[in-house]
Amino acid sequence: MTAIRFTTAGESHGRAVLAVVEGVPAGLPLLAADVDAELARRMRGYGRGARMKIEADRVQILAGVRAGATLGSPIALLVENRDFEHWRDVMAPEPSAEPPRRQLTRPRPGHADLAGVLKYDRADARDILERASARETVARVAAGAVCRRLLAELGVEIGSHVVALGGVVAALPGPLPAPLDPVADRSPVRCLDPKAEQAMVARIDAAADAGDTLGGVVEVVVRGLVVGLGSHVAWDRRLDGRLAAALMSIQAVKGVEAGLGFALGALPGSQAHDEILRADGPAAAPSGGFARRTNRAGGLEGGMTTGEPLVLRAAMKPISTLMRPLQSVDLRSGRPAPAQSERSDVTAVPALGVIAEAAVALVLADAYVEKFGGDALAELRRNLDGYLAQLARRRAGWEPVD
Ligand code: EPS
Repeated sequence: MTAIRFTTAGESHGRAVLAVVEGVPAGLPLLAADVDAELARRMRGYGRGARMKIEADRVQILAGVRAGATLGSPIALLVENRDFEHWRDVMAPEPSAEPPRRQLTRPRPGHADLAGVLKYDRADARDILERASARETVARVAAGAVCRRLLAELGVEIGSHVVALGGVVAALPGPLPAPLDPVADRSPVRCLDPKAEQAMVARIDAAADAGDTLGGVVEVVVRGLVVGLGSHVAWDRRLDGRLAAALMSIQAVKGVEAGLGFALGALPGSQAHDEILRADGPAAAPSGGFARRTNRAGGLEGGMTTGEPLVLRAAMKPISTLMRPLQSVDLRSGRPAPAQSERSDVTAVPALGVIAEAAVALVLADAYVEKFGGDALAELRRNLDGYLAQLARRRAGWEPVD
């Protein structure tokens, strides 16, 4: 990321998680409630564990916002971990005479435990898992909420839904609802297919009974993007690569697709690409007066947006903390031992959609500020309007067609 940068800090059971977002233009209306709404969405979802009953995530805006608007300075966001009260001694930064409680020495297959202790030379895998935990996504969702607010000002709508969970695949309705989130959020698993939703809930119950966990696939859909975000000219400016990196970096994500993704590899070109149509009228202004018969490319060509909806999918592996653990090795004795069990979730796939929306919002806000610049929101908008006018001028000499 270049124009908008962000970093996060915080351990899962530490005092708080925090994010610093830099590069957001001044004059963007922003309230704590905007961030809290996204944090609340992230906490919901069937299949979460007891931890979500303890937490009630709320942001404190520590810097970068005054009188309900951004200042253009770094925005600092803090969310306290309520559970810290139960972990004070375990997570205290001060040294203690007692050996810490809740050490983890039998690494969980699938988690960062083993590679982390070896790489960072730690005896206790808690030193690794506390930061590897998906609790960190609170900070990413908070940072993403700021970017989402910016994108909303530019007419961009981001939504997501669960398309598969625990092997149950949703039948998709023809056109997706617009806006998407109000509908998806009504489902306990954020799925648009009521039949699949029932089956997913049943699979989660069965997995919980069996001490097992489940993964799945979410789809993020973004509407209202202008054509030409990102660039074909250099590998690290390609928007598809930047979006894939943002999604792939979410804990437990193992696969990312744009549009038809892997399925495109099996289609002939004649059935893979999206034919170009002329589209008159104001709705087609952001795409330069063009439309596509299909959107198999998922709104991305040559590392740039086409103006069609951006469609991305992310696949999440099952959570690696199992109540019926897999085989592991005790780090102290070197003996075979079952992996350690910790309180955890059965699935976090419904939350993944919300987190993926935030990850995508961060990349897209970066791409807007990169292309249109601006220290203030009004300046960014002026530059965007200038670009739209430039696109419109190209159509000035077009012949009428029926
Ligand atoms: C997580 C394990 C669980 C999840 C946690 C991520 O926490 P705990 O170990 O405290 O029960 O609930 O997710 C969150 C706390 C959150 O806010 O999403 C893990 O190991 O990644």
